[in-house]
Amino acid sequence: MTTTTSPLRIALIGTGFMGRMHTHAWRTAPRFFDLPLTPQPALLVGHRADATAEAAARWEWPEHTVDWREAVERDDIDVVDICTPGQTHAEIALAALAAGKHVLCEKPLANSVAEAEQMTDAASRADVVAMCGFSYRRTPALTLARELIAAGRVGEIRHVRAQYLQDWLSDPDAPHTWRLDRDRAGSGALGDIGAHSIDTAQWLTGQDITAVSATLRTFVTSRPRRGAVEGLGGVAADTSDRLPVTVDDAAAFTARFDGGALGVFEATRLATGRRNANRIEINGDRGAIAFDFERMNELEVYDAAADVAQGFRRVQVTEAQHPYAGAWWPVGHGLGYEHLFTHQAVDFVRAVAGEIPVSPTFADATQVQRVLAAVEQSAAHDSILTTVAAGA
Ligand code: 4PW
Repeated sequence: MTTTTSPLRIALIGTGFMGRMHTHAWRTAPRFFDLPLTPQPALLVGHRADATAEAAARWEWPEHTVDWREAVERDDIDVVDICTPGQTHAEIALAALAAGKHVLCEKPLANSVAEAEQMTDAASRADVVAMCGFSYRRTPALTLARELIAAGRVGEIRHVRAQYLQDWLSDPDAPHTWRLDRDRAGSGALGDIGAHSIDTAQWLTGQDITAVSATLRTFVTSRPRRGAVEGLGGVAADTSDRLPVTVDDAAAFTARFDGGALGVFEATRLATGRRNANRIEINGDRGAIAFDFERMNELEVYDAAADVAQGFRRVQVTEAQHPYAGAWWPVGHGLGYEHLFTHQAVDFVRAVAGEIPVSPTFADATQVQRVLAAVEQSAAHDSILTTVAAGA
């Protein structure tokens, strides 16, 4: 790779779906965006030696190891990028921050509020960038939505309606994965995809959720222990040998926001026919926006003064003047899921160089974690209205 600006040396921990995605992002970012520093993949850290070596060779990481402490202890590493299951986030992030590394940590930030708060405290003491990977913030259409809302185009927000619908667990014989184990993932659909909706809603509106009334459901309580991995799920090897599912399959909750908005949220991985429908609609007294990730290059916009006769207008968010889009393809060619992660890498590098503020901070991600905890608490008490814990 040709380095035109000073290198920012990356150690990436995790060789799964997100490890592959972040590798792609670090490499692609400087090829399309002018950056103040050049991310340089330096060290890949995996769990199993053979799989790690194979991933390092295929993704062209010059060095690899199975000991994440190496990433933290080496002086020639600037950034620790955590793409592991949730139960390891706090330990790795705390060690990396103590060693003065910049940290990018996948979502949800942690498996508990206590861990997330510890990580936020450590980040506030360290003079580094600590960012959580709520990647949907980097969707051009959602960034545009945020700009419109901030400019007052929606007016006073009354309704927030968010659904994150997937169907990869619809088959009761889809095999068990770490995402179905509470000790590793923290929670199920709630933390895996509902966390995105919570973050997006709070970020778009500029309002925090203060109380929720929730219900959680696990439809399939055990799943085949082994199977061939395929996408997020897979095909079971032996359907009689099963492990218990210890997380929710689906979450539904209503929410109050501190700015007065009323929220309705749904997250499920058993919504047959919905592959990755990450949707949000926000209605205010002057207008509205609506978005569905299955049509990620579009934003629906309604202006109560101008559009009263024709309803929502569809804006194709692919033009040079739209957020991030100018760095990519000309006129209307559109982007995909991987571009969010490239944009995230771009913004991370710019934050390290002090050009832009960190977003989302660990503190933002901790507020999401508090909402997740309140949802679980409310659901445990049969939908009782539960106040979200106040920040420290
Ligand atoms: O973060 C989420 C993942 O855990 C993603 O955005 C989609 O759902 C894809 O995989 C899961």
